[in-house]
Amino acid sequence: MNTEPRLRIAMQKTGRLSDDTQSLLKRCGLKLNVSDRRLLAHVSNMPIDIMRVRSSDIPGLVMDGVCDLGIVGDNTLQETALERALMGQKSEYIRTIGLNFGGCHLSIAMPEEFNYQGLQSLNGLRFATTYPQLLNRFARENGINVDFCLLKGSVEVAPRVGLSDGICDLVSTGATLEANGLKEVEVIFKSKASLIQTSTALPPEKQKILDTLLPRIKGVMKAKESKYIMLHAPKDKVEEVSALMPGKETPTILPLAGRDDLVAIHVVATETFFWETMEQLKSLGCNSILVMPIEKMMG
Ligand code: PRT
Repeated sequence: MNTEPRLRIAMQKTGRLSDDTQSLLKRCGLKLNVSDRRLLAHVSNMPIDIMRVRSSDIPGLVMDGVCDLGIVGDNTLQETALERALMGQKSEYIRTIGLNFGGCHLSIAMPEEFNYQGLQSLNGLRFATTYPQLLNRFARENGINVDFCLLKGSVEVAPRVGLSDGICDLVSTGATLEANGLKEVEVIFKSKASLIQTSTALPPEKQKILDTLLPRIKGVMKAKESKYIMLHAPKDKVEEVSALMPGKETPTILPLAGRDDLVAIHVVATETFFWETMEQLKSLGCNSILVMPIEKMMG
C-alpha cells in the first residue's frame, strides 16, 4: 500500500464555486476525475486528494484539520469562524490566498417602499438571513440592535410573507432583490473565494506539495487577468504606442523583415485592454493588432 502523504483539499461539490474551483485546479495541471460520485477524488499525477462537500462544511473541515486546505467563499468562512468561536470550537485558519472568482457582497435589503434614512432606521428591526453572525457583528460595530430569523434558502421572500422586516443576503447582480421588490440599503461584507489552510504547520512532505501548487495557482490567476498583445507600429511612433500599453511590463520591440518603417511590438498587458485603446493605436498607424488570452504564467 502506498503511504506517501497526500495533501487533502476541500472544495464545493456542486454550486456556484464548484466549476471555477475545478477549472482552477485543472489549469494548475491537476488531473482529477470528479465525474464519479465519490466524496474523495484522487488526483492521478500529484499526491493530492480532493474532498467534495457542501460549501458550508469546508471551513470546519479545515479548522478541525480533517482537510489541509479548502476553497470557500469569505462569507461562509467568516460566518463559520464567528459561530465556532462563539461555541468554543476551533476557529483558527490561515487565509493562504484570495482567489479571483465567487465575487459577491452581503447586504441588508429592505422593501422598496421602506423609508431608509441611514443605519438608525434599521434599529430594532428583524432580518431574515443565513448569516446571523456577520449581521450581528455589523450591528454591534455600528451601534444598532437587530433581531434575526435564520433561513437557509429563499431569504428574499421573508419580508413579503411577514417573517421579517428586511433581509441580509448575498447579492451579485442585484436581479433577485429587484425581482422581489427589495432595495439594497447597506453592504455589510464583501466576499470572494479564498484558499485557506489549517492553522497548524503542515508536515514537510505536505508543505512541499503546497509549495509546488501555490505558484501554479498564482500563475493561473495572473494569466486569467492578463493578455498578450502583438501589433505592428510605425517606427517613429514607438514611444507613443508603448505609453498606451496597459500594465507595467516593458514591451518587446522587434524588427520586421523587409520593412524599415514598421516594427513589431509584443507586450503582456496586466490590465484590461479596451477597444478604445485599440482605436487609439489604429489612429497612430498601428495594424495587425492582436489581443490574445494567456494560459499560464510564471515568474
Ligand atoms: O454548498 P452549500 O450548499 O453549502 O453552499 P451555498 O448554499 O452557499 O452554495 P451556493 O452555490 O449558492 O454559493 C456558494 C458561494 O458562492 C457563496 O457562499 C458565495 O461565496 C458565492 N456567491 C457568489 C453567491 C452568489 N455570488 C450569489 N449571488 N452565493 C449565493 N448567491 C445567491 C444569493 O444568496 C441570492 O439568492 O444568489 C442570489 C442573488 O444573486 P443576484 O445575482 O440575483 O444578485
